Amino acid sequence: MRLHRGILSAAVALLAAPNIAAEAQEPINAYSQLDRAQSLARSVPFQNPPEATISASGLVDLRVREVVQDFNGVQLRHRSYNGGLVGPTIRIRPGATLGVHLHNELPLEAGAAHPSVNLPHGFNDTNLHTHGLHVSPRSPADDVYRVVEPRESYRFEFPLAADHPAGTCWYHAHKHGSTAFQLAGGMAGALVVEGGLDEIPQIRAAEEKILVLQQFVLKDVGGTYEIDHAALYGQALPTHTTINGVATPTIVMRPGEVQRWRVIHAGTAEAIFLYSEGLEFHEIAVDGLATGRKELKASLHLYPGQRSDVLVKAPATKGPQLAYSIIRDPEKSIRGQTTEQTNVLRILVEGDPLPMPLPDDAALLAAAAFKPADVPTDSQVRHKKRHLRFRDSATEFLIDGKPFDPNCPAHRIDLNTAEEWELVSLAGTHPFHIHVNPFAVKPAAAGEPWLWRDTVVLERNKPVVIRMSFKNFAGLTVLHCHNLIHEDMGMMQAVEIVDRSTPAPTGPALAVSASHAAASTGLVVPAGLPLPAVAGAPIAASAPSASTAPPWRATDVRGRSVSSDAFRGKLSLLVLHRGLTCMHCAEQLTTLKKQIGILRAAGVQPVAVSAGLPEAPSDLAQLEQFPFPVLADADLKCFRDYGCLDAQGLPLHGIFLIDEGNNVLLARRTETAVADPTSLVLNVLKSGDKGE
Ligand SMILES: [Cu+2]
Repeated sequence: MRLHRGILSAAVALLAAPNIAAEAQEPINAYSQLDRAQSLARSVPFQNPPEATISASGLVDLRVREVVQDFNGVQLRHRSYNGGLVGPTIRIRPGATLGVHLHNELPLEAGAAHPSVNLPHGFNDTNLHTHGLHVSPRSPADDVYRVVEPRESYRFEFPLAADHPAGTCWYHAHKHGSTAFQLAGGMAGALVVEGGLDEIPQIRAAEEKILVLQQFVLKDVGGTYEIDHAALYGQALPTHTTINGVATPTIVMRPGEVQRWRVIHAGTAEAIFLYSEGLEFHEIAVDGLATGRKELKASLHLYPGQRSDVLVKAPATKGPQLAYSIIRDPEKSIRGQTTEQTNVLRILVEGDPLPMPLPDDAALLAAAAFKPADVPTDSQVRHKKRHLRFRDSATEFLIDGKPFDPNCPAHRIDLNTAEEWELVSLAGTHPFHIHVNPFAVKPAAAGEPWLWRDTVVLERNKPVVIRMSFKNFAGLTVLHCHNLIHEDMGMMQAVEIVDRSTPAPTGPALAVSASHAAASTGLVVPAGLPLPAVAGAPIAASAPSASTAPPWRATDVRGRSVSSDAFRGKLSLLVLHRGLTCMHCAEQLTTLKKQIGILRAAGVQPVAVSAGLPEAPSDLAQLEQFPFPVLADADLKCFRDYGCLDAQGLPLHGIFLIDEGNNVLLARRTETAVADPTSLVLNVLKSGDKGE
């Protein structure tokens, strides 16, 4: 990979000096003055983004170029799709195949390899993500691992199923390390799947407006403005909030008129909570998924990545109206701060009255993207639960205590299964997004409908429960924070959806990290090679302080409960680990398997318990290879009782040797899995040493 000179050092300096983030917020006042001045002086008519030209063969050309052009009264140098301040709108119908020929016309970057995958880098490399499309995560479709380098072209193909939901999706660059930077220059556009709601007469009669909300953070470089990457990655307030590249454009409506707005938050800097006292917002779809109803909203709360389709009704009286964003609660802000009023849009109500009706509820219900029966049931997800914890600090952006490791899927999920996930932020406010499949968000109160979406905000210490079905498409994909600044700096996980009904596809194989330690130093060992042993450094022991082993209970892959009772009066080795998706844990269990003869000769019966429930029933064959029970602790009670949770509640690795009298002979808790537990156990048995 190449280094964009200066950018990385700026980013490193930024990470090393958290106070820069505070300095970077200075444009707030300048912005407010600029915006007010512009609002008074300018009246720029609203314009939809340009429509993409689609060839007879269904192909759209997207050219990634750096251009200099007028941007709200200043000259702006920025990376663009086809030279625009916003990408062209692409339209497709279910059952059709969209082809996108992406041409990276950016110049080659000079420089050496970057030191970390989780620092901003590779600003001239790009790729393409179709946010909201239910398509394959494999090339040539929605493969965000693909990199289109400068002077390369790549032809993406997105075949849509005939029953693909219609709605407002969008497309944008998603090259890890430069995603936020490229979006911040305008590399995003609307992707409309036609049909569904569009067929309802009252909606068809409503004028369509596409509002791609953007947030630019600019700096003056000798009279020409550029994207201020240091301020951007320092989560500065935007200097400009725009719609389709224009600050506070004006939409004209007639009294009583209804328009259909497709609103897309394509920014990275902050949530946009859109208020307008004079207009009625009737929301009919979120994240491109028709809700099956119309909901009158006082404001549209949009986090980066989210969409809202609204029927907007103008008041009966003529005159100007304003739509503005304001965030009064810092817990709802992705910057953790309130923001003052930011004017986003002006609406001029004029002309003859045009009273228009809203669609009736029955028509909307019939067009819902999902029915209540589509939400996975309790029994479907009973043994399919995961807990994901998001946490940021000035320098770290982590999920489950780790930054993004492209080579090590954090989750392995069977195709055609459903799961329930509990998502929680331990620090910061993070919009969670997962590719390929949308999810249903559990309602706050029983009896309310589950809400389908693809991006949901996690406020600190407010767990969100989602259920999702992994349908139709296997492959390697990602989940991440859609604050793309966080994503570029590590708040992302690799997710592998596995189809066990067909052999794994050949092709460029995913490099498998030999261990977490090796991965963190950039050493990648191809799958199949022997893995180096990494000593698990002991960490401070906490509970259990007494030498009596706490009782434990866990479930096997068939969902049956297994408890410590089954091992009463035996010499057992309880191995607490993070699941077989962790390569290092898998290696530890494989070592135990190889040494089962030695352990049995010493009278030791191993039992492995993983945190959460990553193993699916279809892993049965794999799990039954192990000559000892491989169980899961969904609620982490066993981990807690054995002192195997860290201060953040994240599972540690643990080795506990428990004798016939239920005494703990060995307790070893480590950050990384102990590579050779058998030697430890034999030493304890030989010497009578306590491992603690
Ligand atoms: Cu985040």
